[in-house]
Amino acid sequence: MMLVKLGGSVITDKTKKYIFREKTMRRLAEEIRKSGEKVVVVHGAGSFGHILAKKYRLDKGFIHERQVKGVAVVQRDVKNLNLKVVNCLIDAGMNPVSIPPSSVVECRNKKIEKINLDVFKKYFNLGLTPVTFGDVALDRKLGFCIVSGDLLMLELARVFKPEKAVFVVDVDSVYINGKMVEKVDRKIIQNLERKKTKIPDVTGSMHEKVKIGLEMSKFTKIMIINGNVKGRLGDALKGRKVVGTVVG
Ligand code: IP8
Repeated sequence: MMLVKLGGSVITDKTKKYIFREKTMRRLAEEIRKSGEKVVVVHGAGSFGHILAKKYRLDKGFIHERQVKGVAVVQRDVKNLNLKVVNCLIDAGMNPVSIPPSSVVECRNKKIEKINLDVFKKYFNLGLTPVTFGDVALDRKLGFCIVSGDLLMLELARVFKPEKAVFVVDVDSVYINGKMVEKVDRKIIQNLERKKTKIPDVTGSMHEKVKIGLEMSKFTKIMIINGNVKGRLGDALKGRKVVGTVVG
């Protein structure tokens, strides 16, 4: 089996609230289905999650009762995005099942402490495609926290030991000093810029993704590829050589 993380920057316009990139998502769904691979799909929150999570400072945990509204709204919004993703997967001929982290994950200090992976395994074994996503979850220390799709990828990799995990992003590769890098490892990561951008993102940058990718590389092969290029995800899943960055 393989793990696929569809980045929020690919399936939504991260600068504008609630803009779903339906055409792109439909194409990616077709590419996954046509690959014939069994997958678990994780998707980011994009503009359905990050803009309001930042406004309500949900990444800080519970610090003010005003945030409670934010938790409700952001959880609803990421579920709305998830429904759109699930619809595209069904239309492409797949059998997805949505597993919201708000119901199966508990964190401690922003780290996943408990996750009911049995639910994923059982649906997967029935032949369904589990689909989970970046969400707001309970936190034993902070009350609640943001759980990113990348962190979920790590937990899923630990248990499923997939043949491969593919991170679908909106750039061709990881860049260091403006240069594409085909492979990143522990030594190289120090040179990765922690770029500050104006785009709201409460879970971190490419730097964070690579860090999680390195941790995941104990369990599987990791690739970061550009989902805006037609056929690249499909080719990566089929094991063809594609432009991108290998992590590990
Ligand atoms: O887009 C973030 O998940 P990510 C989740 O996978 C929220 O980093 C609610 C902002």
